[in-house]
Amino acid sequence: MNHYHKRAEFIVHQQDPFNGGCPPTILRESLITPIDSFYVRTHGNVPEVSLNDFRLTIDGLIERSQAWSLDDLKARFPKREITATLQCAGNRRCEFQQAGEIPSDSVMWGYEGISTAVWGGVALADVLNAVGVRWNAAHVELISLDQIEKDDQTFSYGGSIPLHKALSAEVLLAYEMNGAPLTPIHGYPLRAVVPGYVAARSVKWLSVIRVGAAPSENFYQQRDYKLFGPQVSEDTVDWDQGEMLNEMFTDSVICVPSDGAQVPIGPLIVKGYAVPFGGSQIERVEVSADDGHTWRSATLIPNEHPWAWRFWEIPITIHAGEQILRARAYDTAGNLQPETVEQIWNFRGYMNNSVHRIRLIGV
Ligand SMILES: Nc1nc2c(c(=O)[nH]1)N[C@H]1C(S)=C(S)[C@@H](COP(=O)(O)O)O[C@H]1N2
Ligand SMILES: [Mo]
Repeated sequence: MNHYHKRAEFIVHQQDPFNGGCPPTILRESLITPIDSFYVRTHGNVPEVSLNDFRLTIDGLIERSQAWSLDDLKARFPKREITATLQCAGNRRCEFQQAGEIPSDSVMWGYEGISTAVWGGVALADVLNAVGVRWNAAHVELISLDQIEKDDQTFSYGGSIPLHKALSAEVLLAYEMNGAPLTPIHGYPLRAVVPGYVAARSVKWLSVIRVGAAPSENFYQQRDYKLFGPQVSEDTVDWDQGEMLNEMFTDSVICVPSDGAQVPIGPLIVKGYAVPFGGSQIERVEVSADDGHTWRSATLIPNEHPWAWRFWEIPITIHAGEQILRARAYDTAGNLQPETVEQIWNFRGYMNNSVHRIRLIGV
């Protein structure tokens, strides 16, 4: 049993801090992930926050610094709702191990580090417009109440997003998830939700919004969540040379059946999810049932939520013995998925969006 009201099938990668997600066969059952199935990625403690004491501080390069309670926020700003997918930059990390070693302290995600919720809250843009952003501002830092112990130091989780993203309508300061107050593990009482960006920027237990001229100096902005080439290792890394992760990359994953499954020969509906490069849309998903020799377009299941994953499905024929399925997505920004995991291997194990491949046994 775990302590965070997750369902029995939840795959717990780590108990303290708590990290895990639901088997993709379950994730694929509903466009909106129920809270008991929503993945969790936490680096430190789960702060216990009392609403009486809680204040959101907004300072930095603005005209009027503020400290608002949750009730102040609700009274001052209209409620906004957005259906958005969060995905950990480390989703699909375990497949990188085929191409090289990944530090053992990393959470070894399969492809369950992704989920979708209906988020309710206030728009960060509304808040920033109310406090008056100065002309030289360029980044918005989001700082948490949690306490992370690392290398003999204790500090709070944080990160930043560029001002243009912070002013986009889809970015929320959320106090609700699927119509209920946030649960403690998902950031109660307030978290950022930055649709289209790696979920590392969707800071939980949000406490301070600091408008600045440069990206955050926080460890998780400067010494983590950066992308490097395959030639860089833990020993040779110069963190200042890495690219800060922002937008999610185009990806598609086969969820049903699961990798390695034995399936009866004959017709079968294969199902999966796809996500576009942040801000674009999935244009098509193609599936190969013969290890990449021929490809057919899957049916994209309509949904009216531009910041949510796209579900897709396709009928295929299972024959006796081993069969390799592959899936690849294209988005409206012209992105497609790299062929192999070797091309994009990086020592932190981020952003694996190589063409997804599973093995089935027809019986
Ligand atoms: N304060 C705080 N916010 C955080 C984190 C954290 O450890 N502390 N983890 C981040 C990462 S890496 C991810 S992937 C998402 C996960 O959100 P979830 O646990 O609600 O799924 O939260 C982000 N926000
Ligand atoms: Mo993450």
